[in-house]
Amino acid sequence: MIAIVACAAFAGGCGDDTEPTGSITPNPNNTRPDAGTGADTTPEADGSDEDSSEDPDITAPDADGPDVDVPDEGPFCDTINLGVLGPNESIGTTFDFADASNEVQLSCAQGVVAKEIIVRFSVEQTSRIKISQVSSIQHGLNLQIGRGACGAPDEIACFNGGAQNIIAEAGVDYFLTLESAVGASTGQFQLKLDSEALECYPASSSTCDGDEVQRCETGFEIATYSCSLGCALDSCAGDTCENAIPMDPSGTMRLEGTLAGYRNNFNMRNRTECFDSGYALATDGPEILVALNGLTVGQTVRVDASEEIGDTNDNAVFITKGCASSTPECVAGADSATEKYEWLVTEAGDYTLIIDLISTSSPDFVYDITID
Ligand SMILES: [Ca+2]
Ligand SMILES: [Ca+2]
Ligand SMILES: [Ca+2]
Ligand SMILES: [Ca+2]
Repeated sequence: MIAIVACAAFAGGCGDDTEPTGSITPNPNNTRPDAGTGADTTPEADGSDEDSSEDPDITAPDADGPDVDVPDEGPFCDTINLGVLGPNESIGTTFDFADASNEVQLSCAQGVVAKEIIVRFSVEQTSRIKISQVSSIQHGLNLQIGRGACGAPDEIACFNGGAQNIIAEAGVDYFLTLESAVGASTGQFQLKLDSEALECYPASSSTCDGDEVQRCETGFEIATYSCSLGCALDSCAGDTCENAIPMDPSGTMRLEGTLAGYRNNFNMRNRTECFDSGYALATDGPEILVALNGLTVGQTVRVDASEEIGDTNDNAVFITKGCASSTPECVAGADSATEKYEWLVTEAGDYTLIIDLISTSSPDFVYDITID
């Protein structure tokens, strides 16, 4: 209810701006997915893909909860240790199922009763590990991968054959459990591990280097972007809630520069309550956040993101309560054809101004913000 009332104000109806507010054209065909989620962790079950280099890397799930002490015993503790792989190192070892026993049931091979070979390894540097098997066994091997304490490793993937890539973090033990796909495991196979050290990890992590931000891209390579408004707290100023650009509760501020260092952390797609038009458009361009603290009733916040001041991109502008989540409560929001926005404060408090992007034709931005 609050959003609807305030959004009406944002449409320009209560301001002194005589410029007409353009109509908003909804795009019903917009099916773009959310950006920036990186490689997914769904393993390819089909082992026929010989060139696995384009498969998504398997990364560890987020750790949840404190570590629980587990005794160092069980089939994963009493196993073959391949040692520590250096960066860009390859090792190949031959194993024989004649030496194996059946103590583990693979999660991706329920019902298969088969002896397994378990090996463990770790890495000197966080690396992409290509796991391949050269088997003399006609029917191939299943592979389950775990990490953590040998007494109770966390399963991160299970595959029915084929070469696989995983990301192995330095300082963590990894366990590979291999067994025949059809039981009655006999014969020898060769297991080969190739490590490729990553430039950075995890993807999307970043750090400041002066007024530049160095970001770990989805390919685990470092990209450097200049931050037009400075860099702080590991990101360009205004890129995250934590380093939203503070603005005096009265006055004028111009924000100007290049969008390259900014990320798309907010997408108002499907957030009809965030648009005065009621038509929610995807805002999957990068946004700049401004902290509007200590606003009082009767003040007006104006945002100019128009071509008149040199901004050629199509913006949408939102006022939210709070910021920490990716779906903060909107109190106002619009995609105005004039690229000029205003909002009358009807409840004193701290707000976040999100200057977002519907579409981007220029790498640069110019925004003027006025509060009076
Ligand atoms: Ca088994
Ligand atoms: Ca966005
Ligand atoms: Ca604009
Ligand atoms: Ca617009």
